[in-house]
Amino acid sequence: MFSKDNLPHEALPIPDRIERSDDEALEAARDFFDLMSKRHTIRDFSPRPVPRDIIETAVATAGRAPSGANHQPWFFAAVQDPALKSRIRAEAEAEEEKFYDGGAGDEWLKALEPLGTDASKPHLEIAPWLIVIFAQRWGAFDDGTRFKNYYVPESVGIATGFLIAALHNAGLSALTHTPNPMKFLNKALNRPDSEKPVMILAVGHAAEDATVPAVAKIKKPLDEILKVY
Ligand code: IYR
Repeated sequence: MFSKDNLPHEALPIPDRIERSDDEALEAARDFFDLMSKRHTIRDFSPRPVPRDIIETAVATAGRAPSGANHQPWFFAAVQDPALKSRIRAEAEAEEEKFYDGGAGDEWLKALEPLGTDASKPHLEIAPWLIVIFAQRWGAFDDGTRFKNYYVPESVGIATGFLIAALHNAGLSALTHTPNPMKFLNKALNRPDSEKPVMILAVGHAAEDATVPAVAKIKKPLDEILKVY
């Protein structure tokens, strides 16, 4: 995408500025708060299919995130193939069994108790889509030479936030899943060593009987997360 000769600085007027009065801005901020307050991490998915264009549009939205030096050090692998989802489930569960069997350590397992998670991950097959997010530790110019990426975890984290918000806005649920280690995903999805798998997002509609753990509804109040100076 980048070639060495398309990099000089050129300043453009903001192409699509959003103009809002303070009142309109407050209303928009509150509407978005209400929308995002309805986002829940769920573990029980419906097998109801989700059209590919919704996934593509949500990933395109993630690709609008800011990033270090605008290098956009992310890659999204969207998996709907049932055989590939089964393989990912099997390999993820093999890692999770070690984790829940004590590999995580007592403190971590205790912290997870209120969430009710365990090594069984049927959603990796039931959810119609798995989006595997990769961080690109380095990039390559069109001529194949490498360049360094900057603030990679931060950039990929921001893009993932955009993605989760975009999926939620489309009425879909997403579950972040982080088997450890995740190197098996490079092989399963044929991604280069320069890419580090960051997480799997299971994506789809929540099942009719999906639940959320009660503790997940306890959110820190604003005065615990914000101080105005
Ligand atoms: N990766 C495991 C464990 C897990 C860890 C955290 I931190 C969570 O918030 C939830 C789960 C799993 O997916 O079950």
